[in-house]
Amino acid sequence: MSSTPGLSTTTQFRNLLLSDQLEFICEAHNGLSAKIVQEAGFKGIWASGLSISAQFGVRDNNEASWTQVLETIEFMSDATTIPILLDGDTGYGNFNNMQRLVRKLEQRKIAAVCIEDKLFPKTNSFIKGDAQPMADMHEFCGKIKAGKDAQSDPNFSIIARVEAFICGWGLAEALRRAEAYRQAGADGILIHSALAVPDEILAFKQEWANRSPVIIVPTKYYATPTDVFRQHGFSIVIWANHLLRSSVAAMQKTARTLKEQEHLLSIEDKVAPVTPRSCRRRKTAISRKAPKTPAPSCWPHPAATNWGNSPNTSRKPWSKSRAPPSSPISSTPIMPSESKTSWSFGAIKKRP
Ligand code: SPV
Ligand code: MG
Repeated sequence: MSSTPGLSTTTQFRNLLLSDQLEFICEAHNGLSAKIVQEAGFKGIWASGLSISAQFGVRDNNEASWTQVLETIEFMSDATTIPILLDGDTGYGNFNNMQRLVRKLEQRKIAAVCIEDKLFPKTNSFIKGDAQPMADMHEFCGKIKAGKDAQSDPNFSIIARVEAFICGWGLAEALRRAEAYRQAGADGILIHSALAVPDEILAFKQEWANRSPVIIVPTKYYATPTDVFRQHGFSIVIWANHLLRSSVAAMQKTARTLKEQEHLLSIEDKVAPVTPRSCRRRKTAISRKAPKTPAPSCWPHPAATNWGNSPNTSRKPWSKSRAPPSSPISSTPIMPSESKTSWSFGAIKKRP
């Protein structure tokens, strides 16, 4: 686990922001993916608007309401101890909405929020960026100030995301806005670019120097070596949507295979086990050494990704080492032998 015991998530995030080395945070979009990010060793989570929208099956266009986002990140917060930076889109309204948002985020132990200088309902930055209007700069400064006034924890952070490059404006406008947002109280700047090369963000960082921490999202300029970001002194890199995208690819493949083959044989070894591996080992060891000792309940597993059933404490332990250790759902052995080749479809009865 990468979280620092005893430090609030707001302090952990502030430490990342101000750290003198390049830090990385990774996208999550629900409690499970948040847990996966933490288990991988990341020190922080990006609660991506794009990914949260996509897992609801809606566009990244404020079609999911802000309270639905709030509910989602509450699950993420409950499932983890590392800080969460919420992609707060445009702040879901005006300065009043921003104040309410900050209060609700603090109540849910969210460490920070990032708001972007475009209009509600927001449009994803990779869709016709130069057709997207920007927010009035002064109004956006008011939103930042209102947010800073509303926070009760001094370490809660507000990141101002500058969309000047996305919307077809140049470096001068990006710098003008970033400076205004810094003076309004933003704790850091996220400079976004949709180019396939890092030219815009590097030019920005060179001019900006170290006025305040700068965060980047290299989704489009992904081929840039990470050392380039390090050498230019960026604060945090966000891997913004890659867990969602990898899960989409995996789910599509599994669904197609199941549809085609109508059995689980070529799937089982390629998906996460129903019982966490550490639990399976413990259960197997216990059943071999002391068959009469009930297997401990590994549900909920303290650290791992418990996406399966809740514990059934009355369930009997596996009575034979040969019994299927990977299925906590039923104690009735349905695999006749270890060999998959002797698997008999005829022996399996459908549930009534
Ligand atoms: C998100 O992850 O929702 C973002 C980053 O805002 S991006 O989609 O790259 O604009
Ligand atoms: Mg977003």
